[in-house]
Amino acid sequence: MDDLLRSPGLRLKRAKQLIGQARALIFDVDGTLAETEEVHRQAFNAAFARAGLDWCWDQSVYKELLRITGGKERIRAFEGLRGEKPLLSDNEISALHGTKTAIYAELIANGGCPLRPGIEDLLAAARRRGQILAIATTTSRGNIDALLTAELGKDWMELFAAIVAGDEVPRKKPAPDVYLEVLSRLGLPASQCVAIEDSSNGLVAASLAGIPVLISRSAYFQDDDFSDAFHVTDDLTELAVE
Ligand code: XBP
Ligand code: MG
Repeated sequence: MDDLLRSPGLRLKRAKQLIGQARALIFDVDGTLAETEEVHRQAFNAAFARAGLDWCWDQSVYKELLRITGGKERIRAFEGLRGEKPLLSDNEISALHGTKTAIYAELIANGGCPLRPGIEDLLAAARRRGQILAIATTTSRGNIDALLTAELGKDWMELFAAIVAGDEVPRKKPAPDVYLEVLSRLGLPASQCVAIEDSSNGLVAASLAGIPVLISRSAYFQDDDFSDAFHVTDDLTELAVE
């Protein structure tokens, strides 16, 4: 039986059934809806420069720092990596992160960051099936709005029955808080939902909330451990279900 379940064809079929039969699809944002982390990285570096800091995160440093969820927490972690005593107070980090968030919104508004292949079709097909859509993310509400206004239009919020951002719950991913809050607002059991994620932190968060997880691997998390996922893909278009 196990061999059968390991067959790629059957796993894909079961993943399509999961998507088609779920009461609600709960989407992560960064890396899942769009490959936004490069824009975040550019915004962090521009904010450091504007603050007169000689910090500049290249892709390999950022890949390490992405193990820490939350921009403010990531800045603090970077200070720790440098092995020096903390340079910035919590208030200074919040102010620096606020600058970064404003720059991120500008970059997204000007250059945009396209939704990943298959996302718009997944959203449209779910709507046609009468399924509920929700968002569970570590990033801030302003960042969600910047991205989805640019990619889905000013009325994007009408598509989602629940939107929970990182700073709205006590603990960020891999803690399950954002997913538990979404389930609470939807009034649905975890087993009737599916989470679409891109990282191991997101997989752990949704799994701890009891939600089956489909992974759409993103650029920065290609080598994360996704063994507990219901299904792993690099291209969500294979999960299009009519
Ligand atoms: C990914 C994150 C966020 C972003 C940066 O969130 O961990 O911290 O990297 O956004 P998601 P902020 O759960 O959507 O994958 O600077 O606003 O934290
Ligand atoms: Mg993500």
